[in-house]
Amino acid sequence: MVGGIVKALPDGWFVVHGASAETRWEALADAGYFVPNDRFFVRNHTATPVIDAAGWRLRVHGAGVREDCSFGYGEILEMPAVTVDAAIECAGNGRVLFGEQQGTPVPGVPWRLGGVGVARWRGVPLVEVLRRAGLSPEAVDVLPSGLDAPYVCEGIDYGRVRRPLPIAKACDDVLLAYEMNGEPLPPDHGFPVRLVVPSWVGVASIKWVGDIEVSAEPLFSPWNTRFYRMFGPDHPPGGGPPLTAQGVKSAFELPWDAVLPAHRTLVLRGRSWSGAGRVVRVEVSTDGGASWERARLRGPRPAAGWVRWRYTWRSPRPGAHTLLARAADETGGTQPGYMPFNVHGYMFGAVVSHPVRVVRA
Ligand SMILES: Nc1nc2c(c(=O)[nH]1)N[C@H]1C(S)=C(S)[C@@H](COP(=O)(O)O)O[C@H]1N2
Ligand SMILES: [Mo]
Repeated sequence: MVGGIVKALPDGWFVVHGASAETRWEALADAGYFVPNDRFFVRNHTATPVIDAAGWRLRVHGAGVREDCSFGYGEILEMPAVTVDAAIECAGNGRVLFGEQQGTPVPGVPWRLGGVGVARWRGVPLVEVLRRAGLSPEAVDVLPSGLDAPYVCEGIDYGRVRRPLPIAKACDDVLLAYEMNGEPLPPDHGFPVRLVVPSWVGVASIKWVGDIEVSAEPLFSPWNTRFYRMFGPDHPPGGGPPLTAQGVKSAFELPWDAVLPAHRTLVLRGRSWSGAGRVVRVEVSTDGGASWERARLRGPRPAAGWVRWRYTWRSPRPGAHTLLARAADETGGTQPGYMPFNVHGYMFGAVVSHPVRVVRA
């Protein structure tokens, strides 16, 4: 167990950042549409708890439900199930690029672009469980808490990882998931049950859920007050609203500083995604942004997942080069050249300059 993560973290698949592990994009080059469970990134505030499903119960309580009740693992498995293909992406994905690309480094897990993955999740719609607890029309917020240890940082104990979810989102497309890509949730990804909040920042998708409070008034936790909001000179004094939907991003399925042969016809592959809807167009530039050409989109394009693409490149003479990819989604969302700074380095959505070294073949 490295840094509190149960699964193996082979160097070819992951870059380990303390208690979290980032998927290497080149590890997706031979993967299918979904990120296999053993290659999926892990973001832990503390450490993966090992939970016995037989003794686990999910408690649902608060002024927004009729009764304080609880459900066992078997009861959850017997409820009507649905399947959702969705990305989970850390709000800090791309954080290191605030420093590397824009010259304004920020503290926090130094993700490049591998703090994201798409899986096929299966479970019960959260609304189904809330209804069984007697959901009231007065309900305002839903607060799921994780069973991992309280999060302590710089001497401050923030308590268990928990983040209020507005009732409208909770009743829309949120899943209480117990399966990931056809297998029971692996321990690192929330066994026995986690939330999957499609299209929203990853922190909304609370793992190892043990308790859900449904309130009749707005709820607060450090994860919607102190963290996961935008602070800084380009944002409102006192911070922006709690982060919800993710932006648009693109990545090449290549190592950072990939070594590629000169004067060859190469097929560059990548993936693009957006929290606002389907990606409809991806363009690639191999001349530093002077000209752009369409990449060919292929395969499935679920609203909350990503799309895979390819682009044929006649590689140039040996030397250092930069590859750029930018996507547009169905709502008109795109990737800018520059991302305004925020103190925590969230939501780096600018076009990424991916360095490659072209060498004599
Ligand atoms: N209980 C709990 N839930 C959690 C976290 C955590 O540390 N504890 N991390 C959150 C964050 S910040 C992210 S990005 C996602 C990551 O999900 P994954 O580790 O399955 O990739 O889980 C979220 N849910
Ligand atoms: Mo995250």
